[in-house]
Formats: sequence, C-alpha cells, structure tokens
Amino acid sequence: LEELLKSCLDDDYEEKSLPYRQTMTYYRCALREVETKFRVLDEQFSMYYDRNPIENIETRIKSQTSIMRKLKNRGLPLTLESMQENLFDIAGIRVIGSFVDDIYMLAKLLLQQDDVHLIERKDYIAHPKPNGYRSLHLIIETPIFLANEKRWIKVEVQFRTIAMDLWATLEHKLRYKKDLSPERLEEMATDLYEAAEICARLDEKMTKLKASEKRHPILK
Ligand code: 0O2
Repeated sequence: LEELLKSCLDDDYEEKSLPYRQTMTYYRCALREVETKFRVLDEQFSMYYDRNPIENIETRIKSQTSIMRKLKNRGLPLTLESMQENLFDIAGIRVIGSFVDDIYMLAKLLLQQDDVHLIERKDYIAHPKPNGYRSLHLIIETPIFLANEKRWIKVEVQFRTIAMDLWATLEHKLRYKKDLSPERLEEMATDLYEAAEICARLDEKMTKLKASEKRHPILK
C-alpha cells in the first residue's frame, strides 16, 4: 500500500495501482449487494406494516489513508493481503432504523439469508461503550459474482436508531474538533455520556409508543 501511495507520482501509476483498485471494486460491489438486501427487506416490511423500518442507509469505503493508519497502528504489514486478512471494515454500511426492535429484526433477517455468513457480532446496544456509544455491529461475509469467479467479501454493518446516530454523529464531530484541549475533552465526556443516556431513554419511549403494532408472522 505504501508503495502504491508513492507510485501515485509515477508515470505507470495506473498499472501499479491496478490490484488495489480491483480489490476496492470488490468491496464496492459487496456494499451494493448488502444495500440491496436491506432495500428488499424494507420494501417487504412496508407491505405488511404500511411503514418502513429503515430511515436511511449510508455506505462508505475506507480511505487509503485510514487503511494505512490502521495497519500501521496495529503493527501489521502494509500490503493488500494484510489489509484483506486483518481489516474487516474496508466496506462499511450503516443502517439507520426507526425503532430498536426494528434493528434487531433487520439484523436477524439479514443473518438468516444463506449467502450471509456472520464473522463477528458486537452489541453495543445491550452493552454500550463506556462513553455511551450505542449501535449493533456485525461483520459479515457475502459473495459477489464476477465474470469468472465468486468471491466472499467482508462487510461491516452498523445498525443504529435515529437517536443513536444523532449522538454518534455529533460525538464524532466534537471529538475531532481541532482546537479542543485534552482537559476540555475530559470535561465533555460526562456531558456526552449523559446525552447518550437521554438518547437511550428517547428510544425506549418511542418504542413504547408503537407497542401496539403486532408483528407479522413472516417477520417474527
Ligand atoms: P470510521 O471512519 O467510522 O470507519 P476496529 O474498527 O475493529 O479497529 P473496534 O473499536 O474494535 O475497532 O471496532 P468497533 O467497536 O466495532 O467500532 C468501529 C466503528 O464503530 C468505528 O469506526 C466507528 O464508526 C464506530 N464507533 C465505535 N465507537 C464509537 C464511538 O465511541 N463514537 C462514534 N461516534 N463512533 C464509534 P472507525 O474506524 O473509528 O471510523
């Protein structure tokens, strides 16, 4: 990867960077596959309930700089092979659901599909991070079908409610503000934790408000 970055300046950059670009294309294709899976589930759900469980879907491919930083921080070789073997969040999809139980339902329906393999599950909703972060993370593997081969590609799926996403987005913005001193960051931690608790209570309240909705047998 380092070689590739340097080679950006070379005349034969196009040729040298081909394996990297090819690999990134596989990740982009996998994101399309997984996004379609969620769009299909959302559409089927709306037939039974007259509402959509998914508010928004965002996808992103990790930038070359972030990949390098992560590999370096972990003391791993800066190669394409090492990236593919060790980093599971090159392709990331974030599904913003309406209610907490919608999130678990969507995760379950995704994992029931026979072309989805679960690699890792981190439930930060049941067990929030010490700073208050809540979200359900899955690392899955799913196939993409190319001209002459089938490749299994890893994708990180993050499920959040609107309230969880609001908190995480703003916390991320605040944390990366350049002019913040370590002391100020420390002070902010308590307020951020309290804000996360408020978001959790909001989710609970909204879930109670729609409690009368009967789950369709197909989506149980
Ligand atoms: P980006 O730019 O979103 O990709 P790992 O990713 O395995 O090295 P970890 O902590 O084991 O690290 O993974 P985890 O806990 O599954 O979290 C990874 C991603 O979750 C992060 O990706 C964030 O997107 C999100 N996340 C985790 N904790 C927090 C948090 O406290 N606040 C916010 N706002 N987001 C969080 P990256 O790689 O950090 O960034």
